[in-house]
Amino acid sequence: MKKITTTIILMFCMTPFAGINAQNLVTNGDFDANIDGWDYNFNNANWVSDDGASISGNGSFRFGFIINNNAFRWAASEPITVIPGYTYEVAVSAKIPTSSAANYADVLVYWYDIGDNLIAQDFISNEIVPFPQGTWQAMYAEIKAPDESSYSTLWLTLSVGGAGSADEAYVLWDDVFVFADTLFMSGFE
Ligand SMILES: [Ca+2]
Repeated sequence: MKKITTTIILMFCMTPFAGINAQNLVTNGDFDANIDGWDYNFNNANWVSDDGASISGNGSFRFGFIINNNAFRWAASEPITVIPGYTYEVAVSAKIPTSSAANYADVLVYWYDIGDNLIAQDFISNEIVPFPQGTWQAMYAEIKAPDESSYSTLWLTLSVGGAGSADEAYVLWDDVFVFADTLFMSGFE
């Protein structure tokens, strides 16, 4: 049993996140062909065919808006069914082009109960301030589904901060992954 456990740990260490071979719970998280499955909430949104992050490559999701004051803009995934108490790995890549007025690109995870009530939220950022422009940046977190949670949605968010800008703030997004963490599910027992 010990040998099997060691082998499993080695397998996980070889990949950026444990669930690389597991099913991505996010609908159209790689933007291979389009931006279907995303609610982009009246933002300027389109599919970019020739730019993408490292895992899925070309094809990414661009959205933006002219932002005043401290407002932020978002686009949301389709609902992701979750199991309370399970750990989920969330990975998202974002790129703020140098011509964009955006200074922040972050991810919000909203948790809902079976009655569609918002019960909790998690915030994920790349923890680099200011956000480097012109290159793809990865964000990653392990988060636990709260008690009573039934589903979650991922919100990709962008903002300018401060007074805003007369220029459009926009961000490219790619490689949006949510995996159920099988390591914690099985506990090796
Ligand atoms: Ca892609």
